[in-house]
Amino acid sequence: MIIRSSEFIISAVKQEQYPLGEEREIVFVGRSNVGKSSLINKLLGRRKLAHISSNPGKTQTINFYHINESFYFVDLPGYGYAKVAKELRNTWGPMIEEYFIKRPNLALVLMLVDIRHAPTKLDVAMAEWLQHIDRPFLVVATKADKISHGAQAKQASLIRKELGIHASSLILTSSETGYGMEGLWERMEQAMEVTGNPDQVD
Ligand SMILES: Nc1nc2c(ncn2[C@@H]2O[C@H](COP(=O)(O)OP(=O)(O)OP(=O)(O)O)[C@@H](O)[C@H]2O)c(=O)[nH]1
Ligand SMILES: [Mg+2]
Repeated sequence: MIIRSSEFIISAVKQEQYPLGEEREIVFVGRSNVGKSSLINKLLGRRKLAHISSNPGKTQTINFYHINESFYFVDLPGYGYAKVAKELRNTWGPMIEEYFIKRPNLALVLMLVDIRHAPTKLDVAMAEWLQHIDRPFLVVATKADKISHGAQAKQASLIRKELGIHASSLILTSSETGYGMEGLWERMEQAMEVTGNPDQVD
């Protein structure tokens, strides 16, 4: 994918604020600090488009980024961070649920997990729920640069087993080195073709 343009559009907290139109969307979901915003920046070759922080809970709204004026990346707030204000935890569920259930534009969910850790209960629940609501999703293991090749293989098989997914549904990446970005773009392009987008020029 050649990125000609990438632009932040809106931070939404409810459906009425989502961009209008039928362009396809790739959504990034996962626990706080797993690397959602970093992955978005790496895929787009931008250093600071999505805000990154070593403090979990940085992204607190549904952020839409318009790519090549033809599709969107959607960065969701992370789940499972205890110190995030209670009010926010209470709104997270309904806000995210509304997006997943009511958004016809959704072409693919990228569910991120940190390759160094076994999936949490919340990760398992999220994967089960995505299967239940029948949304296409891929699991992206992040921060592969932090462990050896041998450890990557071992963790990959643990993640697949815990989340109950096929090997083809897991992609290993590093936003530090760029590892896995090409393969991930291929999968995103496929997903957007399958769901159809007559305006897509690439
Ligand atoms: N080494 C390494 N560090 C990473 C990688 N991806 C993210 N990080 C670091 O992990 C921390 C969290 O990254 P973010 O991209 O802000 O994570 P997030 O999932 O958007 O977090 P929230 O917005 O809080 O939900 C930052 O310190 C990043 O620099 C990676 O592939 N490798
Ligand atoms: Mg973020």
